Amino acid sequence: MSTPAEMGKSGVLKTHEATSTSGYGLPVYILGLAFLIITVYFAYELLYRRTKGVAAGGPTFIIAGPSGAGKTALFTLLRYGEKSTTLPSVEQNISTTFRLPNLPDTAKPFVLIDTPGHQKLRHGMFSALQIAQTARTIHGVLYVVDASAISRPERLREAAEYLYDILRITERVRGGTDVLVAANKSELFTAVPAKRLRTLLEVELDKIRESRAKSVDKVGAGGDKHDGDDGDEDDSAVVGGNLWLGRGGEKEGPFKFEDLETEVTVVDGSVDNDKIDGWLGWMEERAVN
Ligand SMILES: Nc1nc2c(ncn2[C@@H]2O[C@H](COP(=O)(O)OP(=O)(O)O)[C@@H](O)[C@H]2O)c(=O)[nH]1
Ligand SMILES: [Mg+2]
Repeated sequence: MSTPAEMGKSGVLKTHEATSTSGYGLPVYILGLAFLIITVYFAYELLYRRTKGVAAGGPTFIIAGPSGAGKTALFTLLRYGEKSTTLPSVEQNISTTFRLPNLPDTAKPFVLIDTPGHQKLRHGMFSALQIAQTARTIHGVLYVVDASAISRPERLREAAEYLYDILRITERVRGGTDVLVAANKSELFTAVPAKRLRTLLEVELDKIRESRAKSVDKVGAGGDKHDGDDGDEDDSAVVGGNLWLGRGGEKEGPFKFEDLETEVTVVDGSVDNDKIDGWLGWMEERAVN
């Protein structure tokens, strides 16, 4: 119905465009190009260089964990000494001048990065971690977990899945990157203690390892078994392919944190109750290394 009208309209527009291009063609073109270049540059700066530069620029701690665990609350408490969480959780919150309270003022400031926990936004955390590992600026990952909700199977699963992905990265470097599982919200009566949380995570990580190995088996049509039997303890070379975490081979028993290069420590605390001394102590130990 409206086709002739539209056609007419576009016809007019075309003539107009044609006139304008012939009128001030080159300046408009240059202006447009300059605008495009500036936009692309800032997008690059914002999305890539910022994280890369920051994570590679100085000694770094990265805060990660599922949504709602208290990462931003912890970041705010560490950085500003406040408990209110007015900071956004959809992007990274970065401080390049973070100082640990018990270290002398002369000590170098740290880079502290709070990352979003939503599954679709985790890639930023993975790349920040990889960049900091490559630049050897990483001093540790604070993996914040809501210990009061972990007795719910789906929450435990989520916490273990994300941790599995992180450990797959920390295992790529010799000696691993230290991970602190910060069992937050421990003041709530439903909270599981650190020791129990450690066991729960180990059991869940074992299940994830099994199921991922199976799905790889199904996909990789050629091989009938996952390549974990020939002592492939840390084959970083096949990072994309081998999803096995920990000791190789199914016969070597269930998943254990001790089998990793990465040192995983579970410590409970509470951002709400200012009970973060255990976590600070862990950071201080890693700050000097
Ligand atoms: N009970 C309790 N709630 C907390 C604690 N730490 C954080 N929260 C709350 O948990 C919710 C999620 O916190 P937030 O920092 O946004 O989580 P994030 O998604 O991991 O960044 C907020 O309502 C916080 O006030 C804590 O130690 N105890
Ligand atoms: Mg957050």
